[in-house]
Amino acid sequence: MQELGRLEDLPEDYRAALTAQNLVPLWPSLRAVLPPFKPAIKTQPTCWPYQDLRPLLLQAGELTPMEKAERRVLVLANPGHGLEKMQASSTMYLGMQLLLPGEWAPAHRHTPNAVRMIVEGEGAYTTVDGEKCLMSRGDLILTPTGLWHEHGHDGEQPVVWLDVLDLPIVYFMEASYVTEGKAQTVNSDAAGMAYQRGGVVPAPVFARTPMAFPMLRYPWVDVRAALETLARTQPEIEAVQVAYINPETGGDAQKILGFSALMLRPGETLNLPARSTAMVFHQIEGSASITADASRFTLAEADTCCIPGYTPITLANQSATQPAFVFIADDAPLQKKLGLYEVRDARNV
Ligand code: 1HN
Repeated sequence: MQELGRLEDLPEDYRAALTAQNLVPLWPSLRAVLPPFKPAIKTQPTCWPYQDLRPLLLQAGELTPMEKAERRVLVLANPGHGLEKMQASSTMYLGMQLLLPGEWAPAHRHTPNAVRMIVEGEGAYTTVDGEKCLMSRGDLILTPTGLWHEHGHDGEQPVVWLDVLDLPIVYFMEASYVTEGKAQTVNSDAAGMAYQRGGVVPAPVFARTPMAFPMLRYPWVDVRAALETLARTQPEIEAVQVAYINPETGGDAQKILGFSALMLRPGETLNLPARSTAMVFHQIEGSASITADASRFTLAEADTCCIPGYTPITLANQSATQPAFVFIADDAPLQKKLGLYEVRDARNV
């Protein structure tokens, strides 16, 4: 590639004249914004072991009352972006949230989309758009853009969940804001229950525009059963993986971030090609190693890691006898809409 002129090559007075008129020459920065073959990537492979962060999260429960936190969260920040940016990747925010028995996190709604992956504890719930969603380990609960949500806890033990938001990209777009609200009235008929069985949806869907977010809670018992069935009935399948979808459209559950659950069969190793999306892996059950370039993490239950895009990834179940279950988040829905999504074969990474 041709080497281009540097800023220092230009006379001082010329540079000053440009600056005075808010002008910048492109050529000294062109290679930085358009690097050859592969983007410049700030996201670093990073792992957040749960056993290490858990004591600090519980300590936050003693140090900071709910009234002073609103949401009591330790953010899983990627050092490659700078910790203060609170980004796991260019588009994804991750946080571990703690709710203690009897606590309440007040209702609000905001433009970024959130999902929660429940990590530990029983008895907490989140009310989303009037629907009371009970939280149980491994459940995925959506709080899509613009919907009221609040969290409560009637149980006995601390409850912890992983929040995944598209906050970094929505913030970057200067479109991130919140509205505070009053406690919601809970609908007695939980609308989402109508979607709890695969293969059938309420028939009125054919007589109206599909709902943007018809299903808010994806219980782990059902997702796990779907994976077990897939593994049993299609032993030749390359990846035992299911996507969280909008049951009315068959499309992604949310518009910006995509979510799936993967089962690694006992002893299985799975090679993923390099994709243009950064990926987040969270271990729901069992243990898996994740290798990407020179980084290798072994995820124990409830551990979370982030791997940058354009990197081939190898996942390996650490057990020869038990399956391992991994929750995956990426920004493929956004990249596909923008025409940026790429999968590269092994000869081309
Ligand atoms: C939020 O609304 C929640 O509702 C959690 O639990 C984390 C991080 C950034 C912005 C909004 C919640 C959040 C958040």
